[in-house]
This record gives sequence, structure tokens and C-alpha cells, in this order.
Amino acid sequence: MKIKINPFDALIVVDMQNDFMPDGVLPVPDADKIIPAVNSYIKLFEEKALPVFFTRDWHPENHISFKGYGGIWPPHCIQNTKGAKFHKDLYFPSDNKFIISKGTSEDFDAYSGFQGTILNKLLKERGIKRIFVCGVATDYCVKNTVLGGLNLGYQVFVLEDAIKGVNVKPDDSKKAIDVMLKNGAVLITKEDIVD
Ligand code: VGL
Ligand code: ZN
Repeated sequence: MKIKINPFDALIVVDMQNDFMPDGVLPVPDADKIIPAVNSYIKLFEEKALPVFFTRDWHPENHISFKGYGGIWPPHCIQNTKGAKFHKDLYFPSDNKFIISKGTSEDFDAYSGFQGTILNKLLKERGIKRIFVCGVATDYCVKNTVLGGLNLGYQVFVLEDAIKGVNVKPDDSKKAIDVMLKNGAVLITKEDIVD
């Protein structure tokens, strides 16, 4: 496939935070291995002066998704903790970048970067038509952000070489990719992008 980046494209980097790294409290296996690929997409969008949106899980310490508060996950990405910080090697453009916090109030969870955030508004204001999605976890926040984007009418490209899944069950990521494709997402790698 040949994809040319155009002025109405944006990059969405999902939840590249310490707690989701292999040594974090909710580890996504090999999440750190995709950092070079994620950074290369970020630099590509920066070179073209296109916006990059970094989503982050940003939970209060009594969040509904946590074990003990009705949820299934260990406490993770608690606001203002080291675990909630982005990985130190993640590249940040000097401008045209946005941080989107989600799951910020105790009684709502958000696997999608569109849920309870201004992401759609920011994309709309900039005339963005296509979004390119990378990050973690393939089977949770990447999947739901992709489906959210499709539902809102964006064309969505999933960056296969820059996503990793949790795989609570071994084939969860594979199933997640099938669902994204069935709903109209397109799976690409860096090789598909032409200048
Ligand atoms: C996520 C589980 C719980 C994710 C967030 O970012 O995929 N997964 N909270
Ligand atoms: Zn979470």
C-alpha cells in the first residue's frame, strides 16, 4: 500500500506511560520495544508540521477500574505519580503537540482517547480527516481509540509496527486487530508511507 501523508492527517500516540512498560504495574510485554518506531512516526509528523496527540491514562487513586473499587486492574497511572509519566525516551515535538488525559474522574473509565476528552474537538478545529494510531495497549486503549475515531467519521490507520498488546488471553491482540479491520481501519507499517 502507498500512503502519502497530507495536511489533514494527525498522529495519535496512545498511553506510552511508565506503568504500561514491562517494568510497570500493568505491564504490556515489549511495550518499550516499540519506542523507536513510535518516535520515528512522531518525527515524521513533526517534519510535516502536523499535530501529534499523546493520550494518557490519568486516574485518581480510587478509580473505578482498580481492583478494590469495582474494576479488574491493579492501580495504575495515578495522577502525578512516576507510573503515570510518559516513558523517558518518548520524543516530544517542540510544538503542535497535545496531551489528552482520560479516565480522570473516579467513577468513569475511558479506554478510548475520545471518551470524555476534547480530542475530537481539537481534530475537528484543525480539519483533520485521517488519524494514524500507535501505542499501547492494542487490545484496550488502541482498539477503543481506533473504533472511537471510526465512529466519528475519521479514516483510521493502525500503525502495526508501533503497537503492543496486554494479551490477558493470548490472542486478544489478534482479535482486537480483526475487530478494528472489520470496522474499517487500515493496518499499515512505516514502509507503506511514501514521500
Ligand atoms: C489501558 C488497561 C487499563 C490501556 C488502560 O491503556 O490500554 N489498559 N487502563
Ligand atoms: Zn486505566
